[in-house]
Amino acid sequence: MRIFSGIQPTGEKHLGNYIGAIRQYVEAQDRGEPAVFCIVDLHAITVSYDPKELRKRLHDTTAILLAAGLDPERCVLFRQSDVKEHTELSWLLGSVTAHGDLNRMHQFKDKSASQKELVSAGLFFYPVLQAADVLAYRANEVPVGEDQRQHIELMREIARRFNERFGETLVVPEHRIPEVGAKVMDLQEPDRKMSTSVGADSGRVFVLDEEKAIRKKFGSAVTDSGREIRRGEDKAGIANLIGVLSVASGKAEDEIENDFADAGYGDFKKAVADSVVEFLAPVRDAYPEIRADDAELERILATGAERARGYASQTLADVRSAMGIGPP
Ligand code: AQP
Repeated sequence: MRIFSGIQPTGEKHLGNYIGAIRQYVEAQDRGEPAVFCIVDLHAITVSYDPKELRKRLHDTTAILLAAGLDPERCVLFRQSDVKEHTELSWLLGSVTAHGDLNRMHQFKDKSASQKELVSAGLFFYPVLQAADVLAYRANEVPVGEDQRQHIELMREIARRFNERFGETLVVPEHRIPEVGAKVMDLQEPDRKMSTSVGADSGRVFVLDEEKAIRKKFGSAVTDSGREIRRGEDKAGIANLIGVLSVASGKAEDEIENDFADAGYGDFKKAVADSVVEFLAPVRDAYPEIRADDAELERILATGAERARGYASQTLADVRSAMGIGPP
């Protein structure tokens, strides 16, 4: 089973990224043959960004992944732009991608609406590069959060169309979306996902937040005017907290509803905060030492890129040959 996923080096990683994606990566590294994880700097440049910050953020994200438990001996961890096969494959796949499909992508609609300066063509083409990321490794499984479901559907369609047009060359991947925690919601606006780029910091918990900050954010999380601790259409805030507590504590959501049947919202929020503080503590504790060594981070990324290239270059050779590109 080959596993692939990518994560952006933009901003600090939040609890949604951790629960929806990073914890799945750690679990996947011993199932994957191999498990391949990529820090997607070429995706990050499709919206406005600061070039000086990008390299720093890339090391921040690498260090978070390592602190969370990724072991470069047990998985392939690399920087997207180090493996040029991704960009080449992206262009080649563009020829079997329907313009109309790209037009339907929710992420493009949301992100283009929030761009103040330029809506780049790169932002429109983003899902094709993402398809290339995964298809270059002939991955069977892609661990992601719920917000990526549509992009995975599109990459499946791209792989199918490629195979129909040029012969069986690419693997059609499956998504792996967790049952609980696939969409962690913003603590202040619980009808919207917790996000790096949208909303206030009070609505998102960062993986590296201090204990005090985590407690404050959960303490002021928006709930509802009722009193019951249960999931329900009209209870987005409480349902979100139940999901977060379930993942952080390892208890089923039903069990949590039973345990807190007689509790008030204040005590419940405190229990969620306690559990998340404990859940994130190992990452926060391990991070500073790992982040302090830039040379070691670069060494890990370079070794990962070398290994990644081995897989991706083979796929590219097959794709080029099937498409009639280059010398016979
Ligand atoms: N709120 C979320 N709940 C569960 N999973 C989530 N993911 C993102 N938000 C949530 C998952 O995190 C992985 C890596 O995401 P990314 O860093 O590549 O960025 P993103 O998907 O664009 O989400 P962000 O970080 O919140 O940025 P914004 O909102 O600014 O775009 C992905 O697997 C994603 O599903």
